[in-house]
Formats: sequence, C-alpha cells, structure tokens
Amino acid sequence: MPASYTSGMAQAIEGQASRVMTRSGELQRRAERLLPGGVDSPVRAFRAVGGEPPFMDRAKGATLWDVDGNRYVDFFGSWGPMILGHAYPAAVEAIGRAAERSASFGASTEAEGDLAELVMRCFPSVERLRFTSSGTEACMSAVRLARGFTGRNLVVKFEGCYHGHSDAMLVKAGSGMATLGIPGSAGVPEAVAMETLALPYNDLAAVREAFAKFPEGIAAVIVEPVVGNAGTLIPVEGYLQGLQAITREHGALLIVDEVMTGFRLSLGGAQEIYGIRPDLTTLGKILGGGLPCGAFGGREDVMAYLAPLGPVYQAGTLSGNPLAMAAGIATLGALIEGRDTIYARLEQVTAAVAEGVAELAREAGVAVTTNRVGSMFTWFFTDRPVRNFAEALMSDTARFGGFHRAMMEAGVWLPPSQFEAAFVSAAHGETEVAFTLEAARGALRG
Ligand code: KE4
Repeated sequence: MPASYTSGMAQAIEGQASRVMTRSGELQRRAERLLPGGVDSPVRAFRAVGGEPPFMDRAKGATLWDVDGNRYVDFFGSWGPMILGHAYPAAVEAIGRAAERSASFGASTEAEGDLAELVMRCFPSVERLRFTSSGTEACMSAVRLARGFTGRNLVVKFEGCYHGHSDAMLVKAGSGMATLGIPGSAGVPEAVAMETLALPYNDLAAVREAFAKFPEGIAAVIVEPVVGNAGTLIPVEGYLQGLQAITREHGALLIVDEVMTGFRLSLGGAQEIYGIRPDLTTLGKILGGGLPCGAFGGREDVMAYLAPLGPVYQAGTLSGNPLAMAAGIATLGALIEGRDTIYARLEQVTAAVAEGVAELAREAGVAVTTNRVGSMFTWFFTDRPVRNFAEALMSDTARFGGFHRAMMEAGVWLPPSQFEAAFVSAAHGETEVAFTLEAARGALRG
C-alpha cells in the first residue's frame, strides 16, 4: 500500500479496496451518446492505454478528484498549463474579477497589453505578438504568416512533433528522405500535404538535403524545440542552433513551437535554455493559466505582414479574451516573481520522481529510458536511447499501458499515452514524490 499521503489520500485509498468508477461510467455512457468517443479531444478517451477514463470533478494543487471521489497525484496538469498547481488562488481570483466585468467585449482591452508585456519580458525574440484561442491557431497562423512573408509555400516539420490540427500540420513523411508529405489524417487533401515535408527530428543532414532539393521553396521550418508529443525528445548538441543557421542561410523562417515548453522549461522556454533566437515563436497552455489561449510572435518586420498592417489575414472572436488574459497575467506574474525559486524546485522534485521511478524499474528488471528536461519528462518502456520518433516507436506500449493503469489504481495520474510528456507543478513536493515512488514500486511488479 502506498506511503500515506498527508492530505489523507492514503485514507481515501484505504477506504476503497479498488477504485469506484460508478459515476464516471454513467457519465461516459451518456457522453458517448453526445460526443464522438465521448470526448472533446481524442487522447482523453484512453484508447492508447485501455480502461475507462475517469471524469474529473475538481482539483487543488497537485491533487485531482474524480466524480467518484477517487484521488490522484496529478503528473499531467491539463497537458501542461497548470504549472503552479490547480486552482492557484491568484488566478482564480483574477478570473472571477474579470468575469464580473463581462467575459468578452470583442474589443481591445488593457489586459491584452499587460499580458503581451509580460510575454516580451520572458521572450526577447518576441518583438510583436498576437493572441489566439489555442496553440493550433497560433501555429496555423505562424505558418501562414511565414508563407506570406517569404512568398514561398513549402514548410518543414518533424516526425513526432505536433503543432495542432491544422491541415498543413497533419502530414507524415512521404516515402524516402526529403520527399513531399502525405496526409496524416483523412480529410487533409494531398495537395495540401504535398506542401509540407516531414523529416526526422535531431537530423540536420535531412534538413540540409531538403533545402538542397528546394533551395528557394521553403518558407519555414517549424519545430518543437524539446519535443513533448512523441513522448519527450531532447535536442542533440547543436541541433537547434543548426536549424537556425540553415534557415537563415536559405532565407527561410525558423518557427519554434513553445506551446508546451514556453514558461515550462524556463521562464523563456527552450529558446532561453538553448540560446536561439527564432524568427517566430508560438505559445499556449501555461500562457492562459488553463484558459483557452495561444499566441504567436517574433520579428517586428515579419509581424508587420499581418492584417490590418499587411496582407496576411488572421482573426479570432475570442482572441485576447479578458478571462484568459486575467488568468495568464496571474500565472506569468507568479512565475516571474518566483523565477529564482520555482524553476529550481521544479527541477529538484521532477528529478526525484523521474529518476526515482527509473531506479525502481532497474531494480524490478523493467527496461525504462527516461528523457527529461526540467519538469517535463517521459518514461519510455525500452532499453534503448530515444532520440527521435522512430526510436520512440520501439517502446513497449503495452507495458506502458499496464503501468499507466496500475498507477491510476494506486492514485497517480499519468498522461494516457506513451507518446506524451508528463509534467510536475510547483504544488508537488516530498509527499507527492514519496507517494508516487511507493505506487510505482507496486506498479512495476505487475
Ligand atoms: P492546442 O490547440 O491543443 O491548444 O495546441 C496545439 C499544440 C501545439 N503545439 C504543441 C507543442 C502542443 O503540444 C500542442 C497541443 N498538445 C496536445 C498534447 N500533447 C494537446 C492535448 C490534446 O490534443 O488533447
């Protein structure tokens, strides 16, 4: 039985010989009569790990409660946004205050400038920015802007990287290196997919080959600087700097997708850690403190191509929404104020969990490769290094699924896919670490 969890988690778990899933099951049945698969986003359906997804009722700090009263230590944080922990008081108050003045005007507000100034303090490469309502919109808009600015059509992305679900980004590699993409989803026309090249991550030679093949044709390279959507993939030494040099050499733009890494890996995201200055950056998740919010921004001369200044159209009814701005201002304000302590603590707590479970796996004779940068990590169930998506696919996903289910039974909430990143919040501490290691000890025996 896992170590006692001071906030009474152990008692809650002891009270349940096995987790009750009655109400979740009822809600799942109803949801399946209303929403395809019963969900509003596919991975939430737990198809990658099996079992029925619990319906969440509330959360506070590092703890989640589902509708049947089961408690979980949360290593998910809503796919990244909840870096301060759930229901962070300053954010809750700010959202409430903003809501009393109306949720939306469809007009400019002071809060948009306030949040934009905070973003620019964290990301010096962002000279101008525009808010959107999601990371998908931010990436889709940045790609259109790069095409408009350069007058070129081709875009390079990398296998395993996810930049939202716009058509141009739902593309997989064609057969052979540096060949034009093929649709990664039904509904994406081949004509659209052919404008995207999907290359292996961490392979600069492949990028050079693409530019050699299309020297004047590539508008932009878009990359997750530390990949989270293949599980966590870490850039090899010089990789990101190489992408910057190659794009500059060929008059293409470098778009760094920091939707997941922004404010997560450091206050200035991956570009602060790896010392690169992208032409455009996309943001989301933490930016909105859990409310719908994205942004794209970068070089002033590039952003000047955006309507109403320039010919590239982009718009959004709820872009810069007052509630999302309020949540973002409270979240970034707390991260900026606590920057000297929060990120050091995230590093310490995440290392304790990620490396502690990896050690337990070794003791149990279970092959696990741990990829981690700061408070973002993945346990790959493989005995090999994982440096790109092809190597990630070598993982034992069935073993991951069993581990995921056992950890959920023990009260630990992990991302429901081997190919997702786990996250730690500032609300996680020694209690959560001890509880999680105890849960993993049992899960790894399974
Ligand atoms: P959204 O449209 O989901 O806000 O952002 C798209 C996006 C763009 N770029 C990166 C690097 C991202 O990770 C995402 C979204 N991440 C996924 C989880 N890996 C969202 C969760 C989901 O699809 O349900």
